[in-house]
Amino acid sequence: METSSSSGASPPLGKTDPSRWRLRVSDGGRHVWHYLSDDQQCRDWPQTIEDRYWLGLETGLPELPSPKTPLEAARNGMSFYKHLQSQDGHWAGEYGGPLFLLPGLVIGMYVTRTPIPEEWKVEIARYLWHRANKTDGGWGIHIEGCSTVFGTALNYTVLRLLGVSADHPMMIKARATLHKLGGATGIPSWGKLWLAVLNVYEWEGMNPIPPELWLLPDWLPIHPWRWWVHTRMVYIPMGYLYGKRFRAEMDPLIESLRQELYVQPYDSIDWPKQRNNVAQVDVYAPHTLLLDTLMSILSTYEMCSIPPIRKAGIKRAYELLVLEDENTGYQGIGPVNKMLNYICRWNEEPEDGEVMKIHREKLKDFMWMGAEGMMMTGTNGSQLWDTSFIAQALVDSGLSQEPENKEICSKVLDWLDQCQIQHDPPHYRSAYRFSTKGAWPFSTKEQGYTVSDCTAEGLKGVIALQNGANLDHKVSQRRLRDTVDLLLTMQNRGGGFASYETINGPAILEKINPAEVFGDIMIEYSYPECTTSVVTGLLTFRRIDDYRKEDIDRTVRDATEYILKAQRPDGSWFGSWAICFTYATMFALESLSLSGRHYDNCENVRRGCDFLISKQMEDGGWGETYKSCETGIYTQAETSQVVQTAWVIISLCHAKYPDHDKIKRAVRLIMSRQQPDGSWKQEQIEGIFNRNCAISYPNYKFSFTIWALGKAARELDWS
Ligand code: LAN
Repeated sequence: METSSSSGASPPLGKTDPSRWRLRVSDGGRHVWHYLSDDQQCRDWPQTIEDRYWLGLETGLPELPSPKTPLEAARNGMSFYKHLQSQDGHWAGEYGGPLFLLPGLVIGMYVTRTPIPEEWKVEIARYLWHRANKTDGGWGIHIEGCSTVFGTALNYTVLRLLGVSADHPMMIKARATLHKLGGATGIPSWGKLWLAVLNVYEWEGMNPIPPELWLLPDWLPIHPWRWWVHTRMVYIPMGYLYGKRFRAEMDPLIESLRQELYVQPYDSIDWPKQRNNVAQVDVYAPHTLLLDTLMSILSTYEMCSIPPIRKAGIKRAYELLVLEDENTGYQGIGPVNKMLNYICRWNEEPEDGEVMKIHREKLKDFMWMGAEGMMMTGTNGSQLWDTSFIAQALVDSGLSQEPENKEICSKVLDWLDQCQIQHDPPHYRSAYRFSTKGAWPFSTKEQGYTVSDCTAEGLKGVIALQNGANLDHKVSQRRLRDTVDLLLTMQNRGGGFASYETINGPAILEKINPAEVFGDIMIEYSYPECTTSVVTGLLTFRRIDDYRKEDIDRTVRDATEYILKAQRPDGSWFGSWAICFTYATMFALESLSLSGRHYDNCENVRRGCDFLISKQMEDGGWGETYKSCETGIYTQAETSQVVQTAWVIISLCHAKYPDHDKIKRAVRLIMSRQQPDGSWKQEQIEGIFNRNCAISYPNYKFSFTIWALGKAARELDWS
């Protein structure tokens, strides 16, 4: 959906001076944006091209000679992209998109009376001003979504807490939209919780989140340790806050919000009736009868909950969230539990004690300053993920062999080397954590969670550089074997691989998904993308080492069976972590090609290619929207997208698709979109999670385009 500044001619709190912002990268890829108020400081610490690019300022990079061949285009792409490499070797990026994260940050800071830096206030307000939907002034669950109660009520609240007046034109417009949607009583449950914490919604209007769940015996199939790790990590602090009925101290702003957010006087709202009230436009995963029944039983329990048991439940939840803080360097697994844990810790710990000091410091890791203002990121970055793709692109395209890329490659390898996790978490079994020894995480080593496909892509990146780019071996054989040991423990029954852990809970748990706005969040599932990454990781390793050969063969065989079974009748694979069929089909065809399955000898590959070819657009490119992920039906974008076009080129090259003209048209499309400085412009959002929330991967427009051009240059005949 289009966004603009129609609600007021300028951002509500103004704008900071973009030439004063600097990204500091430290400690294994930590991102912190600094605002330098002092002129001398600005002179001593000049802005880099990387800073300027992400701030949307002129980079000053020269025009490059116009490329005649795909290889020259790839080379130009790399010659631009190398300027965005951070000094430690990784690539940073704006990991924005979701619009339900800033509310956690700002509400969390407000209720704990944490001072919000002035420049954050200005830039968060500017970001939300840019991201308000043009037509109605509201916000969706993500930057391309239509206005919802979740997005609008929460971001309206954020702006008010930052100091924007209720009479500002953008607020009047947003409030009208919120009221048209029925007001904040219809906000989904996670929104209800944030508003209750802020004391602008009553806890009685919430379905119960009893922390006592954590006192159940571990063997019970519904015990929360069996839930998807993101979901359980969010419901631990939620249980604590619910158990305590935590709420901010009343003040005039809160009093005023109580009037602004609703269509009727606050005191006249029948709160228990609002528990299952969720605005139609917000619902993605409707309540099941089972969930409603369970909630009414729990509501009865709430009326007679036994104080010592409640107390023990709260204590247990608190213990677990402390372990999570300590396991992740106070990052949390993601931004939602980061902020919930922050409030819980503040409620128990001295404000100026060590714990709150570190927690406060680590808020910065989630704040990204972009061209349109400041946002909270989906994790503390996507460092490992982006860096491992460009590592492979460099080698697969042959660019790693060119002298000007030597140093880049060696820095990438250094970074991948330090990012590998070499031990299990400090609190391992006691925090119900999966092993991490040998893993690569999605972002940084400090965040420290194993992700199956990040581990596999990290492994592939290292092997590509060490064995394909003649670099010194930094990651030892023993450490690569640790990775393989870990991956081999991650396979699910049925052969597939899930995201962070194995599937530990029964499918019926999904029937009690209380989040309304997200699908498939209660347990782990096998995903084609994760499975295929692991298969290619293991097969790549097998080329350089005989270690656990039989185990690898068996695992790959079962995984391949899963991949073949997961193929849809139309020949595609459904993607869960980026958009959508195009993305997953690339991973699937890559893994099938590594096990010798190509267009000419494998029916599945043929059907996969035919599916992709059937979606090629007039101009030779591909374009799919996030609606595919929501609906499960391929949804064509209005215009082709360089990222998806690159994915398809890579897929067809892997599959050895015989009609090279079709691939060449796609290559030419990517070349035609390349800017004179070698870059590509940002197009549509690339990623997705939990079926319903889009998320940005701005580095994909470099890593995959360069990869596709380089690969096509090598594998097709261009003479
Ligand atoms: C991510 C980002 C990366 C992603 C891939 C590695 C791409 C994927 O293949 C496996 C799953 C994973 C690690 C993933 C899981 C869910 C995340 C962490 C996210 C999409 C980034 C943000 C999202 C997280 C759940 C956001 C907070 C929202 C909640 C519902 C708690």
